[in-house]
Amino acid sequence: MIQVDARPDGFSFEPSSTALVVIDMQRDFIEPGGFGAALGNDVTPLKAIVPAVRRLLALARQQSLLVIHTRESHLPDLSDCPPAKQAHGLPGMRIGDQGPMGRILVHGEPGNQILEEVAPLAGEWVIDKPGKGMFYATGLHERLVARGISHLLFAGVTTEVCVQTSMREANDRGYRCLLVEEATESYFPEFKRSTLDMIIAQGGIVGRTARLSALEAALH
Ligand code: TIU
Repeated sequence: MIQVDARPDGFSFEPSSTALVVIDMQRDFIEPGGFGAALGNDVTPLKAIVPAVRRLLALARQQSLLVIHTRESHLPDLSDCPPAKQAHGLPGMRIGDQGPMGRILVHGEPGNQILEEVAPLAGEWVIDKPGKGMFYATGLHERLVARGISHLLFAGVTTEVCVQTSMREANDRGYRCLLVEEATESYFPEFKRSTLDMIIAQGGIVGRTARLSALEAALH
């Protein structure tokens, strides 16, 4: 059993029943001209977590954890994108519109690809999700149950939107969750801080958080 120094208290897991989930490290959110930028955000802070995500991926691969990558992604005909969601963003730069990296948030387009530096390896799972949360309309829960996964380590962007939504969905489905603090980022520093605080409030109401160094020390 691996024991990690975490907040608000310790997090223990067996590597064989644990997956690392890297949420939406795709160009659409991290590079200029994608959906994140279309929403009016400065995307540059998100790029800064790439080295931490790489360290986390290396650790998970070393320990033979199941590695899962998600992408927020819609079908080319947008049949999986509710009109209310499609209406978000600046006109002409909404989901499905032609952006500098192809159609925004559409499966298969250049902007929808995961950054090369944190790209999936053969055998790792890639989940295309039409929602903010990773369980909505993906069949992921059934696959994780079949694989015997009970614990999830989280990284990726953005902390308060897709990462937190996915953690809350996971918590409701009975998974024990840990968010790695340096491996997640928001367009709004205060939202990241608040999200970490609200996850661990009330005795860890949604899960736990830990420094990457604590995880590295535990797995050494
Ligand atoms: N806008 C924002 O912060 N995030 C998203 O729209 N998607 C994800 O978090 N991946």
